[in-house]
Amino acid sequence: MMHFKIIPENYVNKDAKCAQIALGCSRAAHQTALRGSIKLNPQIATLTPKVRAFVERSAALCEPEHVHVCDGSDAEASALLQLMQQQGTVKPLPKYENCWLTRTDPADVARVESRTFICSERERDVVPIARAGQKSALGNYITPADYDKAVTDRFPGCMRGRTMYVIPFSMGPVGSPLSKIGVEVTDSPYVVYSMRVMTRMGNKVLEALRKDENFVRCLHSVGRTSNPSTTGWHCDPPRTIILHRPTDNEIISYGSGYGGNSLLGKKCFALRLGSVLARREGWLAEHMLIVGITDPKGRKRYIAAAFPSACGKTNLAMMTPSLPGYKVECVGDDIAWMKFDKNGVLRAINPENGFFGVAPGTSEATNPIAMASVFRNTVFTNVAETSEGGVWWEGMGAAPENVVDWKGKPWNAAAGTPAAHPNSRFCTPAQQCPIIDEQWESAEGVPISAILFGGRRPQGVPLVVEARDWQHGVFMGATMRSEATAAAEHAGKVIMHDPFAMRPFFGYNFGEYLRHWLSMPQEGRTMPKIFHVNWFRKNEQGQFLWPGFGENSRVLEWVLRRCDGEECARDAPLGRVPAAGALRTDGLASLDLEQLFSTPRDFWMQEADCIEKYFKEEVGDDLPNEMWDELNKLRKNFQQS
Ligand code: OXD
Ligand code: MN
Repeated sequence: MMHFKIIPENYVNKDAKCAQIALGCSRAAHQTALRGSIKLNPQIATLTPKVRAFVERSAALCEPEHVHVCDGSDAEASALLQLMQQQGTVKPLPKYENCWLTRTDPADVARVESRTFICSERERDVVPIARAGQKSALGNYITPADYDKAVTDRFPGCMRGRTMYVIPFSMGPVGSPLSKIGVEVTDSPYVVYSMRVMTRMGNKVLEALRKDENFVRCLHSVGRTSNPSTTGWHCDPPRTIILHRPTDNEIISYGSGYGGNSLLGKKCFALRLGSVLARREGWLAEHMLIVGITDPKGRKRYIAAAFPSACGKTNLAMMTPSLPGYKVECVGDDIAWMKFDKNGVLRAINPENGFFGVAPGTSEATNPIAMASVFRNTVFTNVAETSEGGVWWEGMGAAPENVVDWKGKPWNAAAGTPAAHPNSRFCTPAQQCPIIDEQWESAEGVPISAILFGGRRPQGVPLVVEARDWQHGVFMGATMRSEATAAAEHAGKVIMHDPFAMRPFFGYNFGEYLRHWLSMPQEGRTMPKIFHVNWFRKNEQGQFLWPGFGENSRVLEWVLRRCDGEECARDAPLGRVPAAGALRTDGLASLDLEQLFSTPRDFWMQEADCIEKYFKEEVGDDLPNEMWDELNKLRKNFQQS
C-alpha cells in the first residue's frame, strides 16, 4: 500500500470518530464506518466548520486510510504525479513539457447519461409531466429513498486503504460575484490533478470559504472493482451512478473516474446544479462557449454559443478567422454563466479554468490554436502514443510508425479500429491558450451581444438564421437537434433532439427551464440577438456545403452587423437570413449558396411534425404556450411560402 508522501502517516484525528453521517447512510453503515482510525492531515483543523463536518462525515462513510486537504500548490501537483506514476495511472510524455498520458479502463470512457440522476421530492421538479413515471430523455429522476439507497449500497468503506482528497474549488474566478464554490472529496489522484487544471482550487478557495461558508458538496469515489484493470485505473462500471440533489446542493458520484462523471465541477455542478441555482437566483447556466470578436475597426463584441458535444465548440472558441482584420479571442469553450448586470447588460463568465477538449479531429488545419495550447502541462486521456513519447489521434495528420493505441496495444491501422478513443481528451490550462481573452477572468464577466444555437444537421437546415425576437430564439434553442456524439454512450449517427445543447445537463423540468428563458426580457435590459447556425450541411454526394472552421468568421461578421442594426437581412420562413450579397463569400470557390440556404418545404413540414411529437411526448402540459405559438408560426410560414 502506497502512502501519499505529503501526509504525515502518524497524524490521527480522533474527532473523526465522532463524525455523523448525513449522506443518506444507514445507522448500520455508520457503525461500520467508525471502525478504525483515519489519518487526517493537519490542514483539516483550518477548515471552516461546515467543510470540516462534510469532510468528517464523508471520511466516516468511506473509511479512507488518509484524508488530505489539497492546497493547490505545485509541490502537491508533483507529489500527485509521482504517486500516479507509481500506481501506473499516468506515464510521462517526454516529447513535451510536463505532459502525461492516462489510459482508462476500456469500460470507463465517456459520460454515462443512463446512470445520471436528479433527486427531488417531486418527480415533476425534474421531469416534465408528459414523462411522469417513464424514462425521459430530458432528465432522469430518482426518488429520495432510492438516492439514499444508492449511496448506502455503494459508499460505506469504498475508500478503504486509499487516500481521500479534499478539493476546495471555485467555479469562476475566486471572489467574482458570479462565481460559486464547491468541495469535492475523491479517492482519485487523477481527479485531483485534473480538477487543478479545470477549476481554481486549493488554499485561495479555503480562504474565500472563510468569508462565505456556502458550498456545493461533491462526493466522488472510483469505487471498488472486483476486476482491477491493467492500467491502474480503478472504476466500477456495473455500479456507476451519478446523483444530484439540488435542494441540498449535493452531488454524489460513484464508479467512474472519467471526465464529466468525476470532475464534478463541470457538468454536474456548473450545468446541472448550476441551472437550478440560476433559475432560483435569476441568471443562466448554459452549455455555451464564449468568444470575443474584434472587427477591423477595432470594435470588440462577445458572443456565446450552444452546440451539443462534439460539434466543434472548442474549434469555434479558438477560431482563426479567415476574414482579414478580424480577431477572435477565447473566454471559454464549454460553459457560460450569464447574468444581467444593473445596467441591463447580459454578462458572462466561463466558470472553468481549463479545456477538457475532445482530441480526435484537432489538427494544425482545424484548430492550430488548440495545437499551440495543448503540448505543455496537459493530461491526455485515451489518445494513442508514439514511439518518441508523443501523442497521436485520428485527424491529427499522417499516422507515425509504431503507434500504441489507447488500450496500450500496438496499433494496426489495417485492422480498422481507432488508435485514439473517439472521446479521448486533452486537459489543458486555459491560461496557456495563445488567444485567451484578456477579460477571461474578469469578475463582472464579458458583455454578450449575441447567442448562437447550432447542431450537426446534414440536411435541410440553413447556414444561419436570425430569430425574429427573443421568444422565437427560445424556440430555436428548444428545437435544436444534432447528430449523436461520442462524448456519451450513444451509438450511431442518429439525429437527436438536444434542446439548448442541454439535454443531458438540465437540473430541473425542461418546461420550467423554457419559462425561465422566456422571463429574461425585462424593462431596462438589452437582449442579445439569437441565431441558429449549421456548419455541417451536406450535398447529395455527402460533401459539406460550407468549408467551416476559420470561414465561420464570415457568419460571425454577418451576425455582428445584425447586432449593429445593419439592414443586411431578409425575412424567410425560418427567420431572417442574409440578404442577397450580404454574407461575405469573397475568395470562397464553388460555394452553392442556394443549397446552403434552401429550406425545402417537405423537410420543414416533417421537422415541424417531429417537433410537435417531441413537445407532446417529452414535455406535454409543461410546455409554455409560447412554444406552441412558435410552432404554429413555423408551419404557417411554410404553408404560405
Ligand atoms: C463535454 C461534453 O465533455 O459536452 O464537454 O460532453
Ligand atoms: Mn460540453
